[in-house]
Amino acid sequence: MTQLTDQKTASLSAIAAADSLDALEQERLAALGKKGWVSLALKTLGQMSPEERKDAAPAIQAVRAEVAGAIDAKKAALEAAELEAQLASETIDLTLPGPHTAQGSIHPVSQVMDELAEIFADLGFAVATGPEIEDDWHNFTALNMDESHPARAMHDTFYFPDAAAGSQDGTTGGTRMLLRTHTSPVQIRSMKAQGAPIRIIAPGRVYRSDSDATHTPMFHQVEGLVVDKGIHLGHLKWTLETFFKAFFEREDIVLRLRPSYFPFTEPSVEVDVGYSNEGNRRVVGGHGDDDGHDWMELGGSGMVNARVLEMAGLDPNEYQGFAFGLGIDRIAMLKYGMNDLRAFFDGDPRWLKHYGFSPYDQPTLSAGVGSQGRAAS
Ligand code: FA5
Repeated sequence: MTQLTDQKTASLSAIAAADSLDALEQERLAALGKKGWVSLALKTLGQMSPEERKDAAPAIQAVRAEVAGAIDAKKAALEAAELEAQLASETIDLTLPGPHTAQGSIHPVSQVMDELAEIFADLGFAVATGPEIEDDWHNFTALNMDESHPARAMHDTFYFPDAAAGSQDGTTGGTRMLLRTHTSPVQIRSMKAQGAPIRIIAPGRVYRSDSDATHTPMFHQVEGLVVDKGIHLGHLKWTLETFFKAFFEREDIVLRLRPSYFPFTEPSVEVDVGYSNEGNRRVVGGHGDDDGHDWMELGGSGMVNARVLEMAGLDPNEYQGFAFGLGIDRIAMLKYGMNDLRAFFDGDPRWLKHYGFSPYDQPTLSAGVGSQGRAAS
């Protein structure tokens, strides 16, 4: 028994001193393994008389339980310490400088869309959206272009192949689907959903089968729509002038409103802005007819045609409205000096590095919506 007590004392201190799970396992085998001293002590029970066994068995079992308990407790402590050490070695020092990686940039179209939204929000306009896969009724018919209208031909439309014949209002029957050719269908969707009065802009992608230096098959427009009582052409002119002055950040913006024709506006006006060529860069400002100056067409506009108001569920005797649709890519070209629209969508990293913006260049009216944030080239 004395020997057992000595072995237990030695084993408990070795367990307490074990500094790794491997060392602890060695101690477990030495005590509780097949040939361990506890197992050997248990085997001696067989040679004892029943009397001797009565005292010795509980004593050996108690030693066994004490040693096993000490091993379990030490194992838990060593595992916890190992986890702590692992967690400590895996921490990241956030104060270290970041690794040098290639940086992305904000595309000028996205930046200009943010600039537009910021300026128009200040004028009380909400941002509306509509689907790019549109039905014939919203894209054409509701905008006063029925199936035989010649203006449809001007849009070079991408139709979906499984076109069901005829155009419906989207509520019943088959509907011919297409990629929207302009953002004007959002006028219809917004008026139907919200009624009047209404004041929205709708920026987004539009599609036409068209390609040269100032036309691409996918481009961006921003639609504007104001419907209320007593709206007239003066409101349209003021809104466009105020917008362009804020957008180009100069007061000498000269707009030319040319009589034009859109089936969904009456009267209709096309909006040109004067610019001059400085080197190979176009700079906005001044009269387009002066020496060295020219005009660039930026969009169409006009008073919302009474038939369109009716088709969108409004009473034209009560409400009037104006609408405009501007080419976002064109106004981006003019503001940031790109010459070829096709390069906007090539995905060339050199172009993006030169014309892209930092994500930190958030356009705000207070800090400026202008070009000071232009990424370094
Ligand atoms: C329209 O799309 C009318 N929905 C605009 C409108 C809205 C008029 C509301 C009246 C009321 P238009 O087809 O002219 O109009 O296009 C408007 C502008 O989009 C053009 O002035 C031009 O800046 C731009 N644009 C047109 N086609 C392309 C193209 N293929 N690539 C780039 N920009 C284009």
